Amino acid sequence: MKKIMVTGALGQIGSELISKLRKEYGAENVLATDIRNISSGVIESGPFELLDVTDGEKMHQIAKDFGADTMMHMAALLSATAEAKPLLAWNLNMGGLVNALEASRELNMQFFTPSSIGAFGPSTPKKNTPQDTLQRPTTMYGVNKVSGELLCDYYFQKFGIDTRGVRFPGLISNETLPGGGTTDYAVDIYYKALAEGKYTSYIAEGTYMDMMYMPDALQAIVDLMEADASKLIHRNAFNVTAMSFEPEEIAASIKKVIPTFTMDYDVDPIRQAIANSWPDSIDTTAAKEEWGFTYKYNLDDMTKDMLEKLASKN
Ligand code: AKB
Repeated sequence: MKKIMVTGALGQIGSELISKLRKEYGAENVLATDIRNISSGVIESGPFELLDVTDGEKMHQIAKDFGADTMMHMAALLSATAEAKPLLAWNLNMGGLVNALEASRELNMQFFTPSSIGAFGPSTPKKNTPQDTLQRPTTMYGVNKVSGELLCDYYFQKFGIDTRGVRFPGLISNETLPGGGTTDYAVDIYYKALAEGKYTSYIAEGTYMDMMYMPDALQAIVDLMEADASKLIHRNAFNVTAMSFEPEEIAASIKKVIPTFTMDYDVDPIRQAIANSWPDSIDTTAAKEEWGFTYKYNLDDMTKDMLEKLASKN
């Protein structure tokens, strides 16, 4: 049975990842760590340690004491926050990553960390963006993500560490709210649709971005980590996505369930500029061929499930 340590366990992906991993591998085999210890299902349902990922020694010690054989490094600042605080983003995103890779090298752990569609930039082909292509991002987040992809490849090639990763699109979930991302509008819209019947989008009409429902994203992590290593040609940062839409399309999907829903626009120039530099849609052939990537939810399935789940919580 795996012994998995997760950083950033109270974040948007981390908190749902912990409950999935605890179901799959047993609660006692999944150690959650985070810089905060706010009361939540994550802390109450299994082992938890406070950890600032920029403290490499403590990270190593916690992993060693737990007997971890797998590291899932999720702690990071998202794109809009990273743009507002670039130096903090560099220190946290790159410092945390190199510490997690070092702990994995020293303790011979299998390693996962997510990259993002943010690793692409304005010179990247915008439609059906290939797995291997130009990556010259213009955001601090993107610079961190490309550097991270390269660093993970380096740890595999140089030290033989079993590093694996995906490029996630915007992730939509009904459990933990994202914070500081560019794609967050596609989560906020569901909350506002239920609470107020209307939404003001900070992303402009006609702006396409890739998205995925959280259950599919979590399954992708488990499937990639369980995949036969001999079949992996790419390892770090497989393109994965389930849908690509613009604000009008998600609004139309919500209208099918809440016919009175309305949307208008108040575009945020900073997040819009980030969105404009990202692909419209990415190609997932490598992930499908090398480890059988698949997904269940399209836009309408996700909308139905999101609205049902959110409504049942109120
Ligand atoms: C963000 O918007 O920053 C993230 C991402 C696509 O990496 N959701």
